[in-house]
Amino acid sequence: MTVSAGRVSRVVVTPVAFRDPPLLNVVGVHQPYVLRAIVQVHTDEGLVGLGETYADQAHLGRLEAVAAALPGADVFDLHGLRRIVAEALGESTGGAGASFGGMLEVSSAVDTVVSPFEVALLDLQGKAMGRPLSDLLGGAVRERVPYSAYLFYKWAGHPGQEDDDWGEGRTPEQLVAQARRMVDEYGFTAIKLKGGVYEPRHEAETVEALADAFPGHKLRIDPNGAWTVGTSVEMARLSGVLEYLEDPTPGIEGMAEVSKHTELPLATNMCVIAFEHIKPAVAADAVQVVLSDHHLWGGLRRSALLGGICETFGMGLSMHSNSHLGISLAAMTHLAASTPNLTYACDTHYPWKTEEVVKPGVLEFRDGGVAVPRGPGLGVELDEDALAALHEQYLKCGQRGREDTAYMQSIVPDFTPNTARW
Ligand code: GKR
Ligand code: MG
Repeated sequence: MTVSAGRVSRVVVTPVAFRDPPLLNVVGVHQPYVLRAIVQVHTDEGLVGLGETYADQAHLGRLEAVAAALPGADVFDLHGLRRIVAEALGESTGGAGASFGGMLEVSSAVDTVVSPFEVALLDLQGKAMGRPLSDLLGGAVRERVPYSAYLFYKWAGHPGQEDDDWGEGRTPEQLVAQARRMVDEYGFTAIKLKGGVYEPRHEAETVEALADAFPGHKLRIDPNGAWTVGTSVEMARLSGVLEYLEDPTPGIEGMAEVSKHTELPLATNMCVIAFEHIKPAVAADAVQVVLSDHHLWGGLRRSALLGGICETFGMGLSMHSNSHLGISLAAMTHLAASTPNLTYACDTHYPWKTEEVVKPGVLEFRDGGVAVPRGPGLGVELDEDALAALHEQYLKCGQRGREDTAYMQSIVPDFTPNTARW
């Protein structure tokens, strides 16, 4: 029997906006809306594959260029997809692939642009074969993927708006309450604190309060490179309560220096964010855990390749998240389920959002994890009405990129987003 998913007949890229609380980080504060792009790849056999990615304007322009070039492509030709993307981007491949709120730079846009199309083609392959996407990645080695409760210091509400129902998150007690709500609601057994917002001593007190309140839970803190090497080494005294310390200080060299002074594993989604960073990071023994991210690393298959490389060099593997919707959550879950050495609970911003583009019922957080969808492909279905409403919200919201620093400076004019500042 020959299985065919057909050829790509049409591609639709729809930017959407969904509401987001004022979550604080080293570069500023989350804006009132998160922008995402939803990719629908149609085939001449009537199937539709889904992908989800960032939606700042430069990235949208690149997605549109690929959308125009993809019709006619064979759904199983993933190497061909990469060629099509490289050709469609032409000169524009240099520079940052997408906006990451001012935190990250990648040297080529190809990986970030390939990603949502690769996910959509894999979704189509799964649909054509009647198999879940994880089967195409080697098969699920776990039925349920554990995620972590991702805590943020936050304002009670966006300036000029009513407080949101999470309220203020500033003191250790408030962060413990935030964690309590997430743990009670979703059963998380790992907790990650986004740091880099307040003085390290205050953030250490928050970690200690979390450790006291949740004995036995796995804890992490991620200040996104806010600390100097000296402060990072000092903060590594939390080694008794942390499972890893994420990006305490910027750069491979800085991380390597910290690493020399602690047994605590150092993790990153900032200094190893492309294949070209792996060799220098391994040579310097800068990080012990890499946080993968299929949006950034060129899709699901290249993320699986990253898993293999980490295994080869004896590095651990975890998963990074940005604010996202259900198509990304489904893709993350299939990937994590089929990557044997992804043994840490993955990050997710999911509990912070109140709107969705996929139909309910498949993706549910229970016992700290999400069950791998069993339907063909990604196993999730687009809710066309929700897509239209979130697109309308995009058109009206006035945001056209992720601008954590500019938004913060519109409220706190003397704010500076320096890393290595404490
Ligand atoms: O959502 O503010 C945020 C995070 O700081 C995000 O932008 C980071 O990319 O979660 C990420 C991280 O682990 O660094
Ligand atoms: Mg991080």
